[in-house]
Amino acid sequence: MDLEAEFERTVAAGQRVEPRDWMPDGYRKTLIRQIAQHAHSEIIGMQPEGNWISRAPSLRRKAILLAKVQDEAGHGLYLYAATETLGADRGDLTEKLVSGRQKYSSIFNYPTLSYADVGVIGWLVDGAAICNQVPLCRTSYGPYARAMIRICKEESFHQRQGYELLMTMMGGTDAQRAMVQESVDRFWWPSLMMFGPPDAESANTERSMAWRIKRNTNDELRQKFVDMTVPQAEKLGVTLPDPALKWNPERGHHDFGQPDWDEFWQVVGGNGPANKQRVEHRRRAHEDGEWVRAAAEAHAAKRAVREDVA
Ligand code: BYC
Repeated sequence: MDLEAEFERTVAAGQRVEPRDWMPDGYRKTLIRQIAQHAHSEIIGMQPEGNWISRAPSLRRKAILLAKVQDEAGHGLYLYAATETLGADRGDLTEKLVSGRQKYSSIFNYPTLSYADVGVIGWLVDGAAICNQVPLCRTSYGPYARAMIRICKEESFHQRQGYELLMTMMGGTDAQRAMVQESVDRFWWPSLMMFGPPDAESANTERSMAWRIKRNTNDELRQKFVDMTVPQAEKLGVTLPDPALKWNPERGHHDFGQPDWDEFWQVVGGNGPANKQRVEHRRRAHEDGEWVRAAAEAHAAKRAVREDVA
């Protein structure tokens, strides 16, 4: 009882819960679920953009894209490491991902059809990620909060590179401008879906807010993203494909339409345009890496023997 009271006091005071502290089972499970999904998203998120590395239009764009995709691998690593501090096993999480028992962000189940998608993912997808993730720097679990600080700095850089790429394309030919607009039309609604279902249908929000794992609700963050993005779209010269999008002076926010929530649940349930391809690719990469893991283990075992003898 004392332990539970101490946990509640720590959370209520806005202090951090650390790996060796007592925590309720539900808190531990919720964190493993959310952080693992987040880690999986970073790793699966390498695929849609990775698709364009070999076809980047210049050496400069190739180097930028390579660095960005590599950053996402780093984010996945910090986050898997954070789950390990909760007692999760990384191999087990990967197994759950490739067997469809754990989720990753719906956004990465949409294909990248043109090079403009690289810019739009940077602008909208990383923009949405920043809105969602900056508050997570104040999440109640210490290792997750600390991982988020570096991740957010890098995501912010990613967003700027996307916007800069789009600005360059918008200053180019009519065909390039049309390519950007077509990409925005495809990615706008899926970007809004990244924040999760409406609050009234969000099974986990209330509990996660009480534990201060989530610091804002899904709808609050979606609104923040729309308000942040509208002036950026104007400056860029693209139209966001929502006829209901309008500034509401009384609310001091933009009104906007609802994404197709049936499509969202289909994608979350494994039936989006690229779900099977993404998971299959991840499964193959994991299997192909088997010899590397075996070699690393053999090396570690030999070294342990050598150090023992010395
Ligand atoms: N996609 O009760 P709810 C990135 C699931 S990485 C798929 O509201 P919660 C980036 C949800 O898991 C982006 N599933 O859930 C990477 C739950 O199912 P379970 C990832 C979704 O957890 C590389 C059910 O629907 N970011 O940005 O309270 C390159 C009901 O939802 C989605 C993070 O993971 C979705 N969009 O709230 C570029 C951030 N939405 O688990 C960019 C951390 C909901 O009960 N995560 N579901 O079976 C979060 O902030 C929260 O987990 C969410 C969902 C807001 C995503």
